[in-house]
Amino acid sequence: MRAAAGDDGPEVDGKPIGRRTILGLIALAGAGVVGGKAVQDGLSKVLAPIELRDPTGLTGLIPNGNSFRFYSVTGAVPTKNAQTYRLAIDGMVTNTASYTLADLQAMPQTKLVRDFQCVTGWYVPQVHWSGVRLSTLLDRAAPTPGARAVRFRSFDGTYTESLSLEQARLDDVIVALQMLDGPITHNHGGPVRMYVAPMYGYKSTKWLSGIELTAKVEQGYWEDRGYPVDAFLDPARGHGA
Ligand SMILES: Nc1nc2c(c(=O)[nH]1)N[C@H]1C(S)=C(S)[C@@H](COP(=O)(O)O)O[C@H]1N2
Ligand SMILES: [Mo]
Repeated sequence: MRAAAGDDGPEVDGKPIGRRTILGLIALAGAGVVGGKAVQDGLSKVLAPIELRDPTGLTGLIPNGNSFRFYSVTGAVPTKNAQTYRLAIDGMVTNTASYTLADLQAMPQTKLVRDFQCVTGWYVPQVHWSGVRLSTLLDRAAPTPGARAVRFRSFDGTYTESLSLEQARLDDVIVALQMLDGPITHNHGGPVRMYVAPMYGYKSTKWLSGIELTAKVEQGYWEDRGYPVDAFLDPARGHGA
């Protein structure tokens, strides 16, 4: 599933999908009627919008190959574009900042190609990403001596995540501007989201609006609901991090 830039509602090829069509497709899939690859591709296209209201990934039970689910813990998320988007850097820093999309695009871009892994089991192989290393923004912000962690805010108004400062400085942790070889679509958390490559997907905050330096790691949205704070994909890296 590759949504068009600026996608923000339940549409397929520009046409709104009726609720009955969606329910019908779910019923078909649930009954095991859906089988062929072409049908599955069509199905994942149609299902993507409703997965916005599927924080637990249950629609992932419907077969759609190795493709992304769209996750959001809230209903409607406001749309931001190059004119309206801002990324705040604040908290325990010497230099607070408010970056526009153009500011971020003008900085050195780091490319990564990795498997994307959600803790609920689905993954997408070899996804292409690019963006600004978080360490670059942290260097500019100059954290004060007591700062030990970063906390991410989302303009969905609800989601939060955190990393230790040491984790945040890893060279495969980026403020992502591109994903799947194009601008990050609204449903994927665009125009700017986190991509924390060494960790499970829930660490990669979508619709990123702020990065706050804090004295200690604070639990995020899913961690308050039982997910482990240590989310390294490689368990050997988790200890003591
Ligand atoms: N703001 C926000 N960020 C989020 C989430 C979310 O619900 N809201 N879900 C997380 C989870 S659990 C995963 S696996 C990925 C999913 O990214 P995707 O929606 O682009 O597939 O986003 C992460 N970041
Ligand atoms: Mo996830």
